[in-house]
Amino acid sequence: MTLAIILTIIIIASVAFHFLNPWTLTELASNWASMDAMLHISFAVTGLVFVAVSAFMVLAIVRYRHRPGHKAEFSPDNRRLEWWLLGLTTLGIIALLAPGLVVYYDFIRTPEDSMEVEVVGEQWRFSYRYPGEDGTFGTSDVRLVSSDNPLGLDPDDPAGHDDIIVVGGDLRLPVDQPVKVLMRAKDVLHNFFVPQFRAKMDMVPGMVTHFWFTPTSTGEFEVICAQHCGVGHYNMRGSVRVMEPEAFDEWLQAQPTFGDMLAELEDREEEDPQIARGRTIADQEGCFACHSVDGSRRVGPTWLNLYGSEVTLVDDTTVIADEAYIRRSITDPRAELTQGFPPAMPAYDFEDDVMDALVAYIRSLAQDSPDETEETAPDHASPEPDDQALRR
Ligand SMILES: [Cu+2]
Repeated sequence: MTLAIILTIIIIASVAFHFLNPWTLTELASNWASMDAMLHISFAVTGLVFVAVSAFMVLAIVRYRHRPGHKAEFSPDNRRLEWWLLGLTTLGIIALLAPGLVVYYDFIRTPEDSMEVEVVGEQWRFSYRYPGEDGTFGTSDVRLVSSDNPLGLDPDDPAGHDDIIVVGGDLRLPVDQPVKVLMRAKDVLHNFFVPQFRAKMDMVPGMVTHFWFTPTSTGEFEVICAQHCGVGHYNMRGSVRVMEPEAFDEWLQAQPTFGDMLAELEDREEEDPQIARGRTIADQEGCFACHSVDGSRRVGPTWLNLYGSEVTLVDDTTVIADEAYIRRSITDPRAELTQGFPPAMPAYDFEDDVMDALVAYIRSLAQDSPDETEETAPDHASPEPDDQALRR
């Protein structure tokens, strides 16, 4: 009997909790009200089944409890009851699944007048691409991905030259304009999710997935990666800004195109080969997954203006990020952890010339790098290389 009472309380409390709890869905900011309808249908179906099954248990406990003179009866088959159960279960499953098929069909069938935007996921940030004036994306290939060409666009494809690339910044979209979102991933599974749009989809290396939506209110919304993708997953966020169409057009006009980026690269050809080598090494070693060079925050501190700056460590002491400090941070990153960053960096054991190139590159990213300190020639004697040789 006690059990029957406890079960009854659980049924009433669960239903009451569903209707009285203070947590609600985020405000809808897209055309996908049908996603919410599906959620409510699922709640209704699973809720009804939960109440029915629990109530049946209460009934069975009360009605068939042990009483003197009452004998149990063995009844292995009941055809009629089985047909009923089969029929009701089938209806319940159909009610759960069918609306999803209908809405999903809509979700991936893009309207004719949609604009296209590409979202690229990587450990651990989102980047975006707009097709530019010609309305066509240039071809891309993972083999072309580098720090200078973060989305791997083909420089020989003229359709790509007017493409606009936004690396690690905000996705901007005009309000009330259907958008087809094309998604790809550079390394592992990610998932592009904006709760207010009720739109999310996996980003899978080697394929392009897509969905569409129409943003219906202006404002800023958070993008989150909804697929566990490594140690920096928690920090893989971004934002979407939905703007008035005029403001959006104005912003888009002002963005540099892939062609502009290529031109800038040519200008850089004449730079110090040591710095160029450092950049290539940093790219190959995957440093940019955690360290930005544009000042944006990632898993690790940005390299922009790091050299020569004062760094606050976890124990509240400060240290100047000079050459010795940068070398120590690479060979023994946990010894002097920067405040506000997780101990996520593995120790690296580079050859001296690799280290020199990296230091030269990081130094070149500091605009007011103290030029009076010694030049970074590969075989310039600082005590550090010997130290590392000993550690090896
Ligand atoms: Cu991710």
